[in-house]
Amino acid sequence: MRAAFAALGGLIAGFTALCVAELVAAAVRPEAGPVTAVGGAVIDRTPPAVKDFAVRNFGTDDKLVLQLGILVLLAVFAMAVGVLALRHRWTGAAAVLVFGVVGAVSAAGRPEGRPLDVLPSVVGALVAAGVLYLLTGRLAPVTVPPPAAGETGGDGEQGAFDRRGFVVAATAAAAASAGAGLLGRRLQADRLAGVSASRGDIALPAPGSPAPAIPGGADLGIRGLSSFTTPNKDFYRVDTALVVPRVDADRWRLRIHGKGVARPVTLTFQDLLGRELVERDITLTCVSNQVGGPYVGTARWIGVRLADLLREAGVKPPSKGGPADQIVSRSVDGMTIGTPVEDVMDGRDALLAVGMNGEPLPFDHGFPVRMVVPGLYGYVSACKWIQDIELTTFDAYDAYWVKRDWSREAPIKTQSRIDTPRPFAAPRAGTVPVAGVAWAQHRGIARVEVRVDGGEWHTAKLAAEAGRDTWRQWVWEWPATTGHHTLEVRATDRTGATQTDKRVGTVPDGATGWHSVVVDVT
Ligand SMILES: Nc1nc2c(c(=O)[nH]1)N[C@H]1C(S)=C(S)[C@@H](COP(=O)(O)O)O[C@H]1N2
Ligand SMILES: [Mo]
Repeated sequence: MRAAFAALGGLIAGFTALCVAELVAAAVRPEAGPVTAVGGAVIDRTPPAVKDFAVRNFGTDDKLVLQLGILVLLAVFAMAVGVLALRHRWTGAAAVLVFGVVGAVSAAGRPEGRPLDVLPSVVGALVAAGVLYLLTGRLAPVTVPPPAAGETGGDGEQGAFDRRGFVVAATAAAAASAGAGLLGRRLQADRLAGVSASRGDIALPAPGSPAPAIPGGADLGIRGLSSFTTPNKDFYRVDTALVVPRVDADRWRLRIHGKGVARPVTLTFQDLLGRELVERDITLTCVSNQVGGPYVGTARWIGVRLADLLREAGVKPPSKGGPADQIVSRSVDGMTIGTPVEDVMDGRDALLAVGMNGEPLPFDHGFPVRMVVPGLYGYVSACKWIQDIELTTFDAYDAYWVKRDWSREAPIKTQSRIDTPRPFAAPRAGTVPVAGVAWAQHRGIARVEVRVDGGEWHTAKLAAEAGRDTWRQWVWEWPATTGHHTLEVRATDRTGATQTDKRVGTVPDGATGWHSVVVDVT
């Protein structure tokens, strides 16, 4: 019985630690909260195969699953520590401090960690240790009657303790903790509301170089087929941020410096808006996208040409004798992304984007400024919440994912996906439109073919081409007969190269193989 109460005491102490930490994090910064910090540290250390598994199985919920996992583990340990404290009151309290150290080390050890980030974990653990010490004090055996003179201890009534005292103290601790936690959350929310309001106040100027009109026939308008432009709310999100950074655009700065930068600069958001804005439709793709997967989308980006900024800073690409071959972009949350200087300066529309589909960047997608480079997977090009651009060499520096076994360079591989019919759909026999998207950014899609049950390839009808940097819809009218059938698709890019059927996984530089869908025609 006492053990159960002790476990409850441990649980309450754990709750206290998290709530107090939440309150302190409101003063320091939300990312420094222990669960976020430990989660971030776990992400930093996750091997590519596991990260890939998590992204594949939990999708965008991978982070939620991670945080729930941490909370469950924490609860189990907290109960164990509570039971330990029953025997050894001081050791139990000390064990709580050990957890504080884990949180503190995780927070300070994040790529963008600062010394103050240890505070939420440390203060939370100190208060929690005190709470545990007090609560276990209430569980001390009460011996009735008190030992007579000369006796040492006396049995008393086994297991009896001040139950009422414990319940009162535990309830008070839990309530006070909840109050602190709620206040912390409230303060954090207020801060976010301020930044959200500042985003709402931004009016993006009209582009000096508008996007070429999307041809009418670029969207085939077929049921079940992804729309040509992906709405922001449906746009995939892939990043390591457990707390989405909320950067105040007025305080945002971007520094451009490093090897071969004759004139380093620091830019403000207004500096960017004051330049010629370029608007382009560009399809973004994640290297973690499986064949047939969802981590690809097309948006109308608006921003400034990164190559112009680099040229003004005196940067030359390697082909013109420049000493730097790698651009390392750093985000406010410590992500580092390495991009070939040559690609950014070869004339393609590499942008420092400030807008997405007619509005300032959503916070999830990098507000206030991110990079977008047509033709390169996101992890080597699309730095969100960017704050620093350093010119260096690939020999001198490995960016975040490169340190974790992904390739230094990663141009997007030609891919095609069947959107409709869905896997295991049961269409009626007759003409069934088989339709989807194909992409080979910066090379363009020249042909898409479909085959049924390994038979001959049929050329699909391609939607009008919006540009080489976007995906292209396609459709093939299938004279479907009853039975079980396997549909397969392959694309050919404008260099004449046909998508390989060789199945490889996403690590280290993107999946290959043909997407197939099995259907049951009735
Ligand atoms: N700061 C930061 N930028 C980032 C990432 C990240 O984890 N942190 N992930 C990159 C990856 S892997 C991809 S695929 C794209 C995804 O951009 P999106 O979330 O806007 O679709 O962002 C890139 N930029
Ligand atoms: Mo990615």
